[in-house]
Amino acid sequence: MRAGRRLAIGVGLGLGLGGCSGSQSALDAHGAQASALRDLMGLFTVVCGTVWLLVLLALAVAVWRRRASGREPAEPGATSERRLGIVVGVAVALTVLTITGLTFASYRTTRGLTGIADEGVTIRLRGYQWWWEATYQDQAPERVFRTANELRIPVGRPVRVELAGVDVIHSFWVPSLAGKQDIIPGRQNEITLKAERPGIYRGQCAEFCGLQHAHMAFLVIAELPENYEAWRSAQLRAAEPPADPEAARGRDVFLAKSCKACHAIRGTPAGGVLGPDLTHVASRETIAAGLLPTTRGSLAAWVADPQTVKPGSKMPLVPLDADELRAVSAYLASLK
Ligand code: HEC
Ligand SMILES: [Cu+2]
Repeated sequence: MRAGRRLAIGVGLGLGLGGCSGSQSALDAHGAQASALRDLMGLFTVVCGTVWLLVLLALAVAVWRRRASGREPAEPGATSERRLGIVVGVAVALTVLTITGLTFASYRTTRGLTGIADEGVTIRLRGYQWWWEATYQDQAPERVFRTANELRIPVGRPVRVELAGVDVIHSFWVPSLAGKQDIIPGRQNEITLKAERPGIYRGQCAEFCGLQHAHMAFLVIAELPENYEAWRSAQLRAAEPPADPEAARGRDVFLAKSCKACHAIRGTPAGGVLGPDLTHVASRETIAAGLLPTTRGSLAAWVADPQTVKPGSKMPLVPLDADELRAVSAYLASLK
């Protein structure tokens, strides 16, 4: 089963099926919150299932007894009326007790979902039509950086995700790690993630937000703390100046065209904030919010015609000739 899933993830990422793969099921829990929700769902299923079986059993017994006796029911006398009253009273009391118990369990679980505060990792996540911007917070301003469509988190530590909206309502959902939380413009919501095991967990916008809602996915990659720290230090570095001449030409094209109005590449004059930060775009598993695996080819396809790859997306087609396109994609693919 495990090996099967790993194979599926490998094949998924390899073939780029939908560009983006990984565990995405509320029943396949890998985090404390997701486990609590799965257990709650289990409790509801068992309790409600038992009630349903008992009701059907009572019905079957009543039908069977009536048939076995073969006569019309007599007018209820005073004793049977009293007995009926007791039975109904007990049934009502049991129903109230059961529903109160379930309500309480649900309340406790939901409270536990946001209850964890920690000085550890805080990520400010903005939902845009149709991608995600993640800003890793830090007390020291020079240790704050932006990335997109991919969250790396350390295993075993609670991660606070502050959700902010800019355009329409989106919803943050990583079924294997936590519950769902809406992202509402003008309101700050938050959710806590905690992964128990390293792995790749797929998330998805869970509130219909327009044409490309289905292509607003992201990955949460949970890593051992030392790998996470190494990743974070690498992300903090500015982009390396390109080593090969083609990539260097690509950088010049990037800076000469309108790309820099929307995209930032730290270490270059490009400082736009309307689109994803591209400083380390090639270090991410996917581009365009989970739509394509990150390869030089997919970068070229995207830049050549974003409106065909993701119709309606907020990146316009910037006309480039074949040489410029080749150079830009070489440059983007070098931004590890
Ligand atoms: C008007 C603003 C704008 C301009 C100009 C623009 N982009 Fe974009 N770009 C975006 C937005 C918005 C996205 C996110 C689209 C999405 O995923 O829905 C994006 C996504 C991308 C991505 C994928 C990043 C990721 O992590 O998913 C790449 C690569 C990219 N743009 C490169 C370029 C290049 C190269 C140029 C210039 C030829 C350019 N862009 C011009 C706004 C822009
Ligand atoms: Cu959305």
